[in-house]
Amino acid sequence: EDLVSQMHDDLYDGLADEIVEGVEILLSRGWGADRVLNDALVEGMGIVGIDFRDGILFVPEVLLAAKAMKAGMAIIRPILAETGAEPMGKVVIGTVKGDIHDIGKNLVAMMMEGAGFDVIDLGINCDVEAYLSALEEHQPDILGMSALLTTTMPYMKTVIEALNERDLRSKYIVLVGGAPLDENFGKAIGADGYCRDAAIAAEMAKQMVT
Ligand code: B1M
Repeated sequence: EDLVSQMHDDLYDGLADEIVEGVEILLSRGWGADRVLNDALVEGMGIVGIDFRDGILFVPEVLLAAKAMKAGMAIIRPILAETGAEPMGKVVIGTVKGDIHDIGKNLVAMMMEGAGFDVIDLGINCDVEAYLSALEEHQPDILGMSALLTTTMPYMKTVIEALNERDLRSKYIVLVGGAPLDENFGKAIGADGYCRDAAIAAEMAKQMVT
């Protein structure tokens, strides 16, 4: 418990080495990878998010925090991925054009890997062309899109419209997520599902392919 709040502070201060060490200690204490991820990292990033919103932290600090979070996630990822044997299906995922937020998307990719999916991560700032060519190349079951800005979330609709225009929409399950979205937005743009968090995304993906 003490270590977890220490890690929240370390994340806040952008101390990657300390985060790596903290993750390793919690794992050695027998904590599950998902619990380390949620209690130490995701919760800590939530605190960073609140102070960023309130103007207490600025972009450079938040970038350092994000870097520290990623260093911790790098240890957790292979452990979460170990569980699956037979692939459940294939997922292509990326953050939409104009948007460089990738922490949430990376978490979703990790959780989906953990649920047994093959995940092709297109990274950030994906335009229609990037999505379409990845769909063509990898023929996934699911397309996942992430957006963290109110200004970039409408781009998800642009991608779905591009799929419609090419008669490709019905080939893929489209799942969307990101902090500014909600259920209604997902419905309004014609997605198959809105995922509030990474655990729900993995659960929904499993349900929809089986
Ligand atoms: Co950004 N930023 N940021 N930022 N940033 C937000 C999103 C903001 C809400 C902060 C605030 O003002 N309160 C605000 C958006 C306001 C709005 O649009 N209404 C904001 C802003 C304004 C900006 C800039 C414009 C700031 C500036 O330059 N003036 C700029 C934009 C750059 C750009 O994209 N073009 C910017 C930049 C940055 C950093 C680079 C500093 C950094 C990003 C680093 C990185 O990602 N590599 C950053 C960060 C870290 C944040 C906050 C603090 C944290 C985001 C995060 O990682 N959360 C964020 C504040 C906040 O959200 N509280 C903020 C943790 C993550 C685990 O949660 O991403 O929600 P989240 O993902 C969840 C779910 O949403 C869901 O599952 C995830 C895990 O449970 N989910 C999916 C997400 N994607 C999914 C996809 C799916 C399914 C589920 O597909 C199937």
